[in-house]
Amino acid sequence: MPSLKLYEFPVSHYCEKIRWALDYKQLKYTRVCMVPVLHVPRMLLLTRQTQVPMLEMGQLRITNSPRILAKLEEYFIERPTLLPEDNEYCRKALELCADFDKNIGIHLRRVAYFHILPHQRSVLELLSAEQSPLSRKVLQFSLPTIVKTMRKGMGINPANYSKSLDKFNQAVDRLDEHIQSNGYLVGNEFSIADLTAAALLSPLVRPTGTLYANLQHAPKEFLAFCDGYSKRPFFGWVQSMYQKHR
Ligand SMILES: N[C@@H](CCC(=O)N[C@@H](CS)C(=O)NCC(=O)O)C(=O)O
Repeated sequence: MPSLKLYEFPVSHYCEKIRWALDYKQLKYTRVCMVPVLHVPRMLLLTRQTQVPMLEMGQLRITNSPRILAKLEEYFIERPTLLPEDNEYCRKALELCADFDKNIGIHLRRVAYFHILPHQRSVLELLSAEQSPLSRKVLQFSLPTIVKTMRKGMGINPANYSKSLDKFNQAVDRLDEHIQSNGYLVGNEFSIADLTAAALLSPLVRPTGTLYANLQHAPKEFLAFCDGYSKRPFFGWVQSMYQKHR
């Protein structure tokens, strides 16, 4: 079996997808937990681009979470699969994943950071997860630059906030409609569609055991935003996916 090394941000919901998939397949891997912005030189050197998650699999370096998931399915064929066996279900599951990646992943991130970035203590707490004392110090020192770069890179401003909130709300409306009475989005089993939606929504639902559930300094605006969705079908559904399959 090739060695597996995941380059990631603990705070990232796209990285959570891959951690979950690797754990679901019971694969052993090491984590390289980096700090956003400070990660750039290392990732450029390794992959000539800056996004995480990046999975190093033996000699291969794979970026983009859907590609990583596809590679894991293709390579570890004997492990529990996340792809429905039925072709039509499989097509539908992948179509849902693409919708979630685009309309939940990006827009929830922008909306959440809009609430979190003004609060230094919260940003420090979130970004310093899994960091050594030395890199925490570097993080603390560079925080203003990191926050400024994150704002710019993710287009975090009031106008984009409203647009992203609309898109996010439309996406979770669609998600609510896809939850079947058997508890899954496609077919009768847990699939890549369930994992993708639940992982991408984990910062909002904050399931027990996740980084977001244990925050000591979560800003009250962020918590109010999250609590606003607590009665929605998807909210309890994400909790149940974590309880049953994470
Ligand atoms: N489509 C990509 C999105 C990944 C992504 O947006 N990663 C963010 C963290 S959540 C990132 O690496 N940002 C830092 C950068 O772009 O330099 C995927 O699914 O892997």
